[in-house]
Amino acid sequence: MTETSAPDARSYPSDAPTAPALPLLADPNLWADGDRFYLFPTTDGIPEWAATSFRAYSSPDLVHWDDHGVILALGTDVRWVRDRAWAPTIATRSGKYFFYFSADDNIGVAVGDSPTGPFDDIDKPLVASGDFEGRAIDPSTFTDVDGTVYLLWGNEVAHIVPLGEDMVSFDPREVRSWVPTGFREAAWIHRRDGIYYLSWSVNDTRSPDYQVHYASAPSPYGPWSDHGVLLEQAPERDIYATGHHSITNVPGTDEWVIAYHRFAIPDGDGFHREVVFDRLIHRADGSIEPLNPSIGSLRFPLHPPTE
Ligand code: FUB
Repeated sequence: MTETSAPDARSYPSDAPTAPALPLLADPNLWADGDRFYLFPTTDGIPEWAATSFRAYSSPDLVHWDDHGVILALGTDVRWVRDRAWAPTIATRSGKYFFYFSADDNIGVAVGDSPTGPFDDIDKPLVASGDFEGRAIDPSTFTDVDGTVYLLWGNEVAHIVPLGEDMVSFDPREVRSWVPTGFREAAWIHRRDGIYYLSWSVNDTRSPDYQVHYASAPSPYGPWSDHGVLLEQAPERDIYATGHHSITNVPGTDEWVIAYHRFAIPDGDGFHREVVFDRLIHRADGSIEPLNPSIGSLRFPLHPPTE
């Protein structure tokens, strides 16, 4: 994974392996560390999203996955909350790993020496329910080129704040809050070629029309220019409820992968979702090519044979 040219996915041989859909997982946070991908999702398949622990998975290629088991359990590892373990995310600084998570409408953080733990919880919410407008769910992190790490979160209202040097605190006076067009949840920022992209989910995750929109800006604080839909259902292929995504650069390349969930195929719904991956194409004019979700569209290895 060291080339820099962006290959045309259509040039893959027809027998190239495709990234499998990962059943009964949702809210995927895909994260690349060196030559390995890590996936931090919500465990799905439980009525009312009542999971009580987080698992981690890793892969060299998004095709073959290792299950690292439970890396953080509410009620035991995290003593201040017992229920609704949702939408985790991660960031790193100075050799430490910081695992942020939603738990019963609070946001917590636990610290470890590896991306798969073990993690020590800080014993209190980082963002407590009611501290800011809207629900305290769906954290994500964005590390800017100057090393500043931002925490984003929110439902109905989006929030962004630079994390403190310790990564487990922030100055509440620095929180900026706003409502992206149609914003429901799952705010995500990535940066390419000096452009900041904000993407987020619209509608309810139980709706077939759960979808992802995006905007661009010259800074992580905006001002955001809307570009509309990035990803939505494809009923003609029985693909529904495509949302709560993350966008990840393949280190050392200009390749980008979007991970998202959809209703499991077949027979899925808002509590039975699956995680899939697709290639994200940035256009020369700074916009992003809207996705055309298909079944097994992302072929691996990421770089097709050159001859
Ligand atoms: O998976 C539980 C919740 O459903 C997430 O926090 C939301 O983003 C939605 O996907």
